[in-house]
Amino acid sequence: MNAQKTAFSGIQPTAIPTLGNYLGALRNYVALSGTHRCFYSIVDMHAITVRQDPETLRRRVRELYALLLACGPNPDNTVLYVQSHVPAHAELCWILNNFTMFGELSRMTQFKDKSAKHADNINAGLFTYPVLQAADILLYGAHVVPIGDDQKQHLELSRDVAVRFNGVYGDVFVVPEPLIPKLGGRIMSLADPSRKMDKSDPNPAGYISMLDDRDVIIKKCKKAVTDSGAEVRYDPAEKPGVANLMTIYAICTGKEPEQVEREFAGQGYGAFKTAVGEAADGVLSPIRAKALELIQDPAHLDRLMAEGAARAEAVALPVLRKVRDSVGFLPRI
Ligand code: AQP
Repeated sequence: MNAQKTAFSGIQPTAIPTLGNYLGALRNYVALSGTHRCFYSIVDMHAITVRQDPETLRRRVRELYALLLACGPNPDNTVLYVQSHVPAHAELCWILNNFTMFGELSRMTQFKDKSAKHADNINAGLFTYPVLQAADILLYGAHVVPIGDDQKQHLELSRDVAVRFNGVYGDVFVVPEPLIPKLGGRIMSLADPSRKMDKSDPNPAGYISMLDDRDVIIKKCKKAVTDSGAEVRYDPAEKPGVANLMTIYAICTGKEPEQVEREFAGQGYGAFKTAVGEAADGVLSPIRAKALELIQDPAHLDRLMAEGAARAEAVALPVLRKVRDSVGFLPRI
C-alpha cells in the first residue's frame, strides 16, 4: 500500500446489506480504494449491542466478507477484516470512554431510536456504541470515513473525542472527515419513504437485499410506495417515494435526477418502476454472482480474514501504544 491518505469504515453483520448500504457507503469503499489506504471492518462487536443468534452471526460475517470482496475494492490498497479479530478496538474504546461525556452520548439519535426499538435490552453497549466507533476510526489514523447520512452524528462525536484527546496530549489522533454522497446518502424504505432503508427491517418489502435475485428486485420496485399522482418528478418533500426511486435509478445508471425526469416524462409510474428494478439489478447482479461463488469456500474466506486482521493489527498497535503512553500506562517489559 503506497497511498498517502487513509480511509476507514465499518459495517454491521446484522443482516445481508441492502441497496441503501451499497449506494450510501459500499460504492465509496470501492472508489476510495483507488486512491487511499483503506481499512474496512465487519463490526461484529457493534452487532452484539442488539441480541444476535451466535450461529447466524458467524454465517453473516462470512457472507458480508464475501460481499465486500465481491464489490471489488482494489486489493493492493484494501485491508478487509473482522473487528473482533483485532482486540485493540476494545482496548482503545475503554480509554476513549474516559474522554466522552455522558451528555454527548445521551444526545445520539441512533441510541434513542434503538432504545425505542429494543426497549427490553437497553444495554450499556448500545449507549457507548459511538465510542467504539470512534476507536475503530482513530486506531487507523483515518483521514476520511465513507458513510451514509445516518452516521453523520456519530462521526461528529469521533471528531470531538479526537480533538479533546489531542487537546490534552498533543497530536495523537488524526481528526477524520466524513464522506457522504450528495445523492444516495440516505436511501429510503420502499415500503415507507419517510424511513431509511434498513437491513434489519422486519418487512422485506422495505429493502432490496444485495443478494435478492432479479425477479425479487423488480417485484419490490413495482410494489414501492409512491403517491396517487403519475408524474416522475424529483421532489423529495412532496413526492418522497418517487424521489427515492429516482435517486436509485440515477445512481445506478450514472444520470442526474433532471435527466431521469426527462427520460420518463409522460410515462407514468409503471414503466419507471420496472426500469428502476432493472437498473438496480444491473448494478447488483455481478456483485451477487461473485459473492455467491465466494461463499461456497468458507475456509478460503477464513484465511483472508486472518490475513486482513494481521495487516490491520500491524497499523493499529503502534497507534494504541502511543495512546497508552500518552495516558500514562507503564509498558509491560
Ligand atoms: N438507507 C441507507 N442509505 C444510505 N446509506 C446507508 N447506510 C445504512 N443505511 C443506509 C450506511 O451503510 C453503512 C453500514 O451501515 P450499518 O451496518 O449500520 O447498516 P444499517 O442498515 O444502518 O444498520 P442495521 O444493522 O440494519 O441496524 P439498524 O438499522 O437497526 O441501525 C453505514 O455507513 C451507513 O451509514
